[in-house]
Amino acid sequence: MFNAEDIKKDFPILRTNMNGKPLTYLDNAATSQKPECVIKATERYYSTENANVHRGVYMLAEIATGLYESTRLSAARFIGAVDGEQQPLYSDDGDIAEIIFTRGTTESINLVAYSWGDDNVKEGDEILVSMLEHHSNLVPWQELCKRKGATLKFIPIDENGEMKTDSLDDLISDKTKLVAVSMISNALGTITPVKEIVRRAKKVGAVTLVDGAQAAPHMPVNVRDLDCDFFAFSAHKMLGPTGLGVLYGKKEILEKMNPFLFGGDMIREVDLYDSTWNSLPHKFEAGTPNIAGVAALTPAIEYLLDLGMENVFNHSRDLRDYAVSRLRELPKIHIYAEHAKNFSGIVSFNIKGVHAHDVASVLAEENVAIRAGHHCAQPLMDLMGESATARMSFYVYNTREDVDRAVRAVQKVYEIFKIS
Ligand code: 7TS
Repeated sequence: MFNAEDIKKDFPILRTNMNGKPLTYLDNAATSQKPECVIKATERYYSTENANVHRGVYMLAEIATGLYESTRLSAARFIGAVDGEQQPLYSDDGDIAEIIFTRGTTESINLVAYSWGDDNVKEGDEILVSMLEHHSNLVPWQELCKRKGATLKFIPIDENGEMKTDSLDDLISDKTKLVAVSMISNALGTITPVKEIVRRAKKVGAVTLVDGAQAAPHMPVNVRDLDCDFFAFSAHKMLGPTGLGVLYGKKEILEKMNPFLFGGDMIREVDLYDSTWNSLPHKFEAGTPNIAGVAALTPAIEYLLDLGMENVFNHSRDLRDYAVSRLRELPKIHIYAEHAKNFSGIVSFNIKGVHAHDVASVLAEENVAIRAGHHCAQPLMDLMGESATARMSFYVYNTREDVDRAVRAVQKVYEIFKIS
């Protein structure tokens, strides 16, 4: 049974308060809070399991390596990067080939932009993204286009903040080398028809990347079903530690790619002037990785799987519906993507005559944490004619009471700014 009140008890930070006001945490699109099991796994790692990976023969080194590599299997299963009997694809050296640990979604996308992009995109080629993208899935492609003389194109969105797939025929051509889209918009919460976009991209042989930073924490994901070539996500938005991300890539593509960073662990042989590369996935993991982070990702994944990703999705969506119905009662409020058909647990809004930062500041006084700003999606804000919105984003531990508290705090904005 999914019970947010019970779930809340697993998160120590949600028991804190400010001047007697309980924390109402509604900034989950930025980062999620961490349950006890994840915090304990971090503590256990440093107290009893700490050693470097892939190099020692002593017991601790084997324990640390075992934790690190078993999380790779958890991550592969979590996003469906497995075939029959839940088995992932292995490299010739017997390691899980398609899951690479990075510092986050941002680094995962940069890895693809440099390692795949520099060798495969040339002058005259086109890269297709959408008008909804987080800067992490926009700026790396802008820079790649500048390096190569390629052109960036954009899938438009409609008034509900949903992608217009009917424009794909005009946008995708033989010149399209890469299509990179986010699965859920972090600014609006709308869900992208990724499977359809991937299918259309494949017809012209374009490579596809899905920015799953908001999707992996909030909805069931199956990369085999999506058939995308790359899928990027961050541990910290899905109950896991900061400083850790995952890049899924199809083995046949990763094998042909050059490394992104160079140094220890990613090599096979080094002489004075030249080197050869380790097999997948180590070719892309130079240097000592975030082992403690990786060790704490498995409990985060297990926690979400115990809840059930369908339940996680429905819960945040229900809270979004409830929040929209409450906010809609207020005067002079604009809720973005209010009538979207496919959305997750995010509500973006503005009150006429009040800057979003002022809204967030009044809520902060009530210990209600939301984000105000451009949400790292400035081109989308420009398109909407706004410099900023106020954003509530929900997760597994949020309740209707949290929404009520946030709405009461929003009502204070009206009192303070004398708006009726
Ligand atoms: N892509 C999307 C869709 C995101 O929402 C974010 C972070 C990123 C990429 C970057 O992830 P990172 O873990 O590498 O930083 N989004 C947000 C947000 O909405 N508020 O703060 C960070």
